[in-house]
Amino acid sequence: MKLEAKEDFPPATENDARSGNSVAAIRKSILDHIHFSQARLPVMATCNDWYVALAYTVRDRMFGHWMNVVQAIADPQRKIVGYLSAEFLMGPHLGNALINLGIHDNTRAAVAQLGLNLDDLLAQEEEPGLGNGGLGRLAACYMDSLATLGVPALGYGIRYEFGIFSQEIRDGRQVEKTDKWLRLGNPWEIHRPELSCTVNFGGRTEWFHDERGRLRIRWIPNRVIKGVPYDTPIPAFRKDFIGILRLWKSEAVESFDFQAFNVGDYYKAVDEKVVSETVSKVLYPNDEPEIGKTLRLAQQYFFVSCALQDMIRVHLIRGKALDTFHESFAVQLNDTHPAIAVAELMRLLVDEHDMDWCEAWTITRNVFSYTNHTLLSEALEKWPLPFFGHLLPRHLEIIYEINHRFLEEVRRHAPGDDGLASRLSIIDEGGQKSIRMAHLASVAGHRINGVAELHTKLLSRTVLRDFHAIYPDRFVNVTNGVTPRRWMVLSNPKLAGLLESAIGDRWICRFEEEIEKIAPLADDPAFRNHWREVKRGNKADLAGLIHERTGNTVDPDTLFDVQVKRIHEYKRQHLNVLHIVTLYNRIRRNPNLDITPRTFIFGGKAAPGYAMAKLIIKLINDVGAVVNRDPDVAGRLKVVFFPNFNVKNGQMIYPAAELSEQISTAGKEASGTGNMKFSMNGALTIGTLDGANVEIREAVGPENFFLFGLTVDQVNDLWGRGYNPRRYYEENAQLREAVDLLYSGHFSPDHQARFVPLLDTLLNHDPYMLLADYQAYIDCQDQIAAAYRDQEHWTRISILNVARMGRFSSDRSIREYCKDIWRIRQGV
Ligand code: 7GP
Repeated sequence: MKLEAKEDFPPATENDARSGNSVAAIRKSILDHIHFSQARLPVMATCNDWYVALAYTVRDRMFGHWMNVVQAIADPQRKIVGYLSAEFLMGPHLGNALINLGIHDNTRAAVAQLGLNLDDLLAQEEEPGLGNGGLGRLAACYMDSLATLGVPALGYGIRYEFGIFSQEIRDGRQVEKTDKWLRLGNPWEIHRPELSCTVNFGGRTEWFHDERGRLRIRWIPNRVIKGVPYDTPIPAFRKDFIGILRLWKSEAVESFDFQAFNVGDYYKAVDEKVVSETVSKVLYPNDEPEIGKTLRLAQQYFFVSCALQDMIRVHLIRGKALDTFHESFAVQLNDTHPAIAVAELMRLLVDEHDMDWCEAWTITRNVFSYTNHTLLSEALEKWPLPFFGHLLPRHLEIIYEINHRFLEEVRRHAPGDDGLASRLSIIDEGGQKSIRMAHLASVAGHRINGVAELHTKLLSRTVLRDFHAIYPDRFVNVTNGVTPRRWMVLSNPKLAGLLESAIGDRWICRFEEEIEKIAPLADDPAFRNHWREVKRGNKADLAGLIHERTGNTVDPDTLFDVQVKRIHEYKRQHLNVLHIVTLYNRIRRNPNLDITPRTFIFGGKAAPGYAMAKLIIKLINDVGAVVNRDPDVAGRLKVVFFPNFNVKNGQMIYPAAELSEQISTAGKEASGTGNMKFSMNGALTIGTLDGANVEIREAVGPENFFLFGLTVDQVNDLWGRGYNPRRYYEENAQLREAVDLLYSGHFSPDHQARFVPLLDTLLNHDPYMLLADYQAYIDCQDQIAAAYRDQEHWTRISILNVARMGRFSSDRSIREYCKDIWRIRQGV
């Protein structure tokens, strides 16, 4: 099939109001949209009206590119990536689109000619926070790289009406506010009702004879809802290409059930609509175990079914038969949230398209691959059988059949080893029977990947050990990456400008090859000076924002020591607090102590149901309140909690950081991606040998990375020998003093025992081994304080960190997925 749509459009000229990129064209386009799209007089237009008019202006400029991707999607020779993810943490679109389309400067000028400031319009955008943290943000970086590398891609997910809650801090505690990001509309999405799908739930299955007399199974659901897609274009960096983010909203099949309406039951009809719309209502924060959360499973099935129906539709439009579906699509399962896709594709092929089971299974195996993002057992998804069967009766049967055939293969492989079969089984028979989604994904996926070398190794030795034993070739590693477009060019224009003046701008899309060219400049004193000026400027900007958001005054000439990420015990924000309390004790003992002045900046959300994480937020704020007020400390220590850490705030924070805290217990952080963002922006890292820290350290050089703490093997060893945290407390005076001060209520005079649950956990169990790592952490921080005093040396290391981050561009990750997993050729 050949699309000729492009010829239908007049060729773009610089001054064309719809597509031109000149200042005059952009200004004209904004005014046109104020008039024709917003029906406003410029004098009456609000800031939001101008933002929307500008967003439409920018969107217009992507539509020409849209035709290129439609052509690629229609081309039967080209394989398409279907990236299935329950989360896409995109961050604001406007700034990124201006950068990628190459119209940032002209737009700023055009907006200025209208008497406006681009920064005010950028601030107007509500970010789509459709993700919790790393996993969702990774999906967003990957969409950027897929587009930039010219790989035709559809990101499939849920158009949550409410994204991740927004966080306020009141009296030092987290308060959650619903994220009404769609309140003022969303100019970036295109509603595509004509591509709607229906999705079934519940009911039962039955045997029947088809028209050819064969005995078959059909699903008689008791609920049907509609999925309506909304498309958001994701622009490539300076290429005529985009990716498509296709998010599904749930709706009632008919807005009113007329039968109910006719018999007078108006409210039942409306009820139906409300229940159907609930499916895409809200993003689940990743907290308590999911067992029993029907809505969560319904969400997963809902978007996966819509996505697969959509992919099959695209494949058939290409004029191809269904038995070649795997030649059209490579489908990535972003963790197990979309793993039900395995059973759904089998159902669509076998039940709906009348395909033979074995043929359908071969296709399914070829189509899917699975990325694991965590080893934490509490995050491994399991669905109790009766509950699963109640919502998805046909899928339960299909999973039984997949499992039956799989276990036969296992028994052939290892006759008599029933232990192996039960450990590998998709059904967990121990206790409450349940479906292990990671097993379903691993049985079907032709490739299983972890997200950092260490993580992939641990995955194949622990959580998926038995799968690795029987299918070693399925396992590959793809270390995560982040996009330098958003995380450097957009967030850190000062640094990008300096880099451009030194090595040109090829590094933006050829990061791996080009960025190392700045390494020799580490020896150039003038360049180091510029480098420091950039950082100083970013710190001053952040200081302004901190004052605005928290009322705290911070000094941009202190060391900015930053830990921003979700709040979790394994990430050990409270180890960072123990360091602060230790420094505080040293100053109290000797008020004239000469220490390196620091500003400790924290940020991150705690899952609403995770009491200990919430207590850690309160701890940071309570310690901050006392330390910041103490006259003895006078400008040497400051502690701030930056509220509502999200993509937008991250863009201000990473560029201003000098020290990046990556201090998880070894073996717990799958990869981390914040670690990469910090380092790309010139922060030095204090970190454990965990996740991608290991590879970052190798890349930047061990002498340019502050390493501390137990290794994975040492952690395991210590558990094996019997870990007694209290012994560390008893034997370490500095540690004891810090812990005792916290117990004493010094930081919580209004409630002396506030932190007892946290402190008791540390002394009695300490599941994340803070006390075992405490002294090493303090020693390492002392070294850092000393190193910071030699600013020339510090700057050298900072430059070398950036120069050696080439591997950590998401472009490199996506190239690896294309080659080793999707078997896709790159486009542009
Ligand atoms: C995160 C991991 O914790 C982080 O280490 C990794 O960098 C990131 O994924 C991207 O791979 N995991 C999640 O965000 C998550 O929700 C549960 O994992 C499945």
